[in-house]
Amino acid sequence: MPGKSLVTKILAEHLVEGELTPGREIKIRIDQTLCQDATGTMAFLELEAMGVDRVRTELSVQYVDHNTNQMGPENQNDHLYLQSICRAKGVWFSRPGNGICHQVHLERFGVPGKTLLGSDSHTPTNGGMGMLAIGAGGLDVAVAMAGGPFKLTCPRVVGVRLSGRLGPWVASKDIILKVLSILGSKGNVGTAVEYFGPGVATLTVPERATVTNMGAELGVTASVFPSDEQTRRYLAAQGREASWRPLAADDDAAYDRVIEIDLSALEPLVACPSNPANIKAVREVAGLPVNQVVIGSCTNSSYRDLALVAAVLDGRVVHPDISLGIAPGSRQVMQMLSRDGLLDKLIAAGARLLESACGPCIGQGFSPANDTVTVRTFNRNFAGRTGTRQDQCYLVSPETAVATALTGVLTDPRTLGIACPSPAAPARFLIDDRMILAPAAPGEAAPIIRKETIGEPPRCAALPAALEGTVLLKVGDKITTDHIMPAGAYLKYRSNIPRYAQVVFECFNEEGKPTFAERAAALRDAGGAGVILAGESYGQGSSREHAAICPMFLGVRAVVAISIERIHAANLVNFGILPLLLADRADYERIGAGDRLVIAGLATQLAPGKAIAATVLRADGSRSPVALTHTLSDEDIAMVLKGGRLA
Ligand code: MIC
Ligand code: SF4
Repeated sequence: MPGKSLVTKILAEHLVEGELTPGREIKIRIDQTLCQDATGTMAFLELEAMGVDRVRTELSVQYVDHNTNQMGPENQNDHLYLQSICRAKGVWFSRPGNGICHQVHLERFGVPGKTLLGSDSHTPTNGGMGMLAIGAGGLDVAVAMAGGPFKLTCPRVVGVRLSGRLGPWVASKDIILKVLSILGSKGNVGTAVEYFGPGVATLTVPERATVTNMGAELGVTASVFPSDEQTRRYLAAQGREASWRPLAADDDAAYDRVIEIDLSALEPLVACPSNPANIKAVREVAGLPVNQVVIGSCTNSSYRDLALVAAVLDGRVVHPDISLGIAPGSRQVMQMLSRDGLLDKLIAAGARLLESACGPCIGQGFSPANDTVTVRTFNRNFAGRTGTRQDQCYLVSPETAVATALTGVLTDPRTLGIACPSPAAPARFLIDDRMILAPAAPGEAAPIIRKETIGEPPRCAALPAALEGTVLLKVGDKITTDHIMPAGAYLKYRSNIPRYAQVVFECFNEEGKPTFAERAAALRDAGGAGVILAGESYGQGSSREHAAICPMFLGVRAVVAISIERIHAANLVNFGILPLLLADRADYERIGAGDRLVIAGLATQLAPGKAIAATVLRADGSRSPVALTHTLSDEDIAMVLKGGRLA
């Protein structure tokens, strides 16, 4: 028997149901959960709808980091609801100002070997300290908070063997950009990535967390590093050495595929517009005029990242063509920068300081000007995510970002002509948890504050015996949840589904024509059902379940695609939308918007592993058969037929 991967070991320790064979459905116990405010409000409304008194996990934490702009009362209404319901339900509450969920969780709560389920796609960040951390929709996280197991496809495990050591000006961001150039951002559903080899020991936990964070962009279930001496040192510096335990794969662990990366041979890389897997060497695009640089997000705003940026900026001033924004990842990072005199260097260099929150990463401010280039240390550059249509967003390491901020053009930092600083990892971080509020003791009074903008989670009717749906929209490959449900200025409507639903597929609306929402609602009100037709990798990116809830609210009952991403497919089922796959890709070309899709005897045709016979009725009166498949289990089928999990 070959040895076990670390992913398999952690899964085995948490297995509740099923068999650890890749591709099989399994259920695992969840030790910790994490929510952020943009998805958390709905998750807690769902928890309430399930009638749960108190969470049953070892630890559940709610963060406020996404909706902190507070343009209008909606954001703070959500914050007050969350703070009060966390107190009532036994959940720790990280107040606005305390930092970005993944960064703070790594600092204060992550524990090697534990499972973490989070209502945010970048939850795998904590895989950097040896957790099995997975992103999911809010409803799945609510179920986990209630003590229910989490259902997933047992992943195949890809091993990434690291050797050598990163050279000057080359960063851990370049490791994950390299992996993205190899594995791409689609076709990795049902996979986990595990890092091993002698190069691992050269990377600190925050550097590892940058790598696992952007595993989300590969579309994999989780990314994991071993827990070793670096992990012990990091936890000790956070005053949490007791949480440490050594963890690694067996020496002869069998991986589905092994990718070799020699860290010494890496160079600065960049993800070009508008996909995180559109990778080039920085030197290939060097010289491109840039107008904005933003450093921050859950990918790259650790103390190490910002200390490096401050050291490079020390005594210099940002180029006249550049506006530089910096959002430290957490209050801990911000306070340490201040204490160590580094904040002063950033301010003196002309950096515009933002609060410790997601901010520009999710289109909340700092949108770039038309036809200009923005260079960011973030993880996603999907078109329009910056808040500017037709944006040109390049993703890089802090090293490349700061070099660019000084020169005004995209710059390979190795050509800067200055020595690369290497800030030492702090022996002791500044520890002050007073911004994390404890829940009330059981029985203690804890009233819930519910202002007028907090709506109910909408319910969905059962699917009809025969589904006859109209294709409302035909879209291409790699449609992200940002295309389906834009965030940015609309984020504040996350607890108001009727309002938020007005902007479903907004980027596909054409001027002077009815919007997608208007067309879908008209069909729904006439008793019809909507269908979305998509290409490969539908639903990439964010875990936002609103990309299922809002279309469901508008009467969409099926998504028919060549392939659908993991979190989004689960969200569709949770909200009563059938995720169906085209057995023959050629049918994608044959079906068009306005065609009708008929599935007779839905309940009898839907069975695990069985194809579905459907008919397409075209606008010109012709009809043809189409074979559909799916990956639904018996449990999923029962649930989706009833109208989703809440039903
Ligand atoms: C993102 O990075 O896209 C988000 C915003 O953090 C989302 C969550 C959301 O849409 O609220 C994610 O990654 O899941
Ligand atoms: Fe926040 Fe951006 Fe990270 Fe999402 S990717 S959690 S928006 S910082």
